[in-house]
Amino acid sequence: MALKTRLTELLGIEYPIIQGGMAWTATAELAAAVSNGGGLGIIGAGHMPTEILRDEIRRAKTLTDKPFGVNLMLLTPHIEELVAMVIEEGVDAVTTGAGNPGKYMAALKARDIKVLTVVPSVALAKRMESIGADAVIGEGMEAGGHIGELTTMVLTPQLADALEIPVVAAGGIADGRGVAAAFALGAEGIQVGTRFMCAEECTIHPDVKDRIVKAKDRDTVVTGHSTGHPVRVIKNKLSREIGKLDRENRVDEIEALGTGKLAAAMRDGDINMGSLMAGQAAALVCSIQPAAEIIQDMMSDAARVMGSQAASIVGE
Ligand code: TUI
Repeated sequence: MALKTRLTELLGIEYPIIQGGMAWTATAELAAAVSNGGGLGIIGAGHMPTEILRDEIRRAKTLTDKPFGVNLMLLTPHIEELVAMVIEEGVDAVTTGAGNPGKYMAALKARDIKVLTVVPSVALAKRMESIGADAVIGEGMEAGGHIGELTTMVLTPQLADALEIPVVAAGGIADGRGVAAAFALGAEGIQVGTRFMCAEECTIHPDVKDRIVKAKDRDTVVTGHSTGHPVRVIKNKLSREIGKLDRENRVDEIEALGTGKLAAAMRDGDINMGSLMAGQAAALVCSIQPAAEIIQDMMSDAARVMGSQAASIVGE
């Protein structure tokens, strides 16, 4: 059964599930699989060269007829060029991360591209609403990769109270209970990253998927506080080395040590010295499944949880 919200209407999708825009991870294959499964698939641009991203967008168009989007990581130096190319190619939606997309909002919207901005705070969310964002994705610090300070549990209801536009909850959601919780907190959609890393169609190295499936509750850690860009990863040799530099505020050495390490993990399967960006929800991911099955499992479990809770509250 489909769950209609303002988000599904806005995007023309069946289920209110957006896939996280994970660099070196969210390729055309994964995005198309999520879109074909009824969610919104997203190609993660990260630091991708412009022409490579153009090819990914064109490839996704051959793999799905459904709406899909691109995540733009605003800290990348050639962001202006990426935005111009995305506008040229045309996609249904853009999600943004790691900054304020204000400069690009008008141009994206003029091309009828829906803009959903990841926000770590209420203040930035309000600013995004005032300049025309179609929805915000409130990302709690349970998420993987670059994170803010608030948890999903407290950020989501504050966003729902403060905004008129739809709120998407992100961070820590990997099963139907998480979906139900997000809706209870006022979200009209959810974003899922870590569980989709373990989709069959996700092209990352199988050893990384295996590490996520094996992860337990305390297996992630936040490193890079001293750089101003804290990043959640699965603990390994690299995270211990960065943690040590972090405590000594050796920022330049952290940047140098971190360079190329996301590709080392996701593309090459370097479990020890790669950057295993993943969220706390890794502990909730138990198997590798097709993306469409992940969506079905999450939505049917959510319906069951919401139904049985409602029934038990009214004493049925
Ligand atoms: O962007 C993400 N997750 C990411 S980006 C990334 S690549 C990277 N690697 C090393 C250092 C930095 C980035 C890996 N994972 N999630 C969305 C997200 N956006 N999380 C937090 C934010 C955010 C933070 C500050 C969004 C806006 C913001 O605004 C600051 C401002 O300019 O007002």
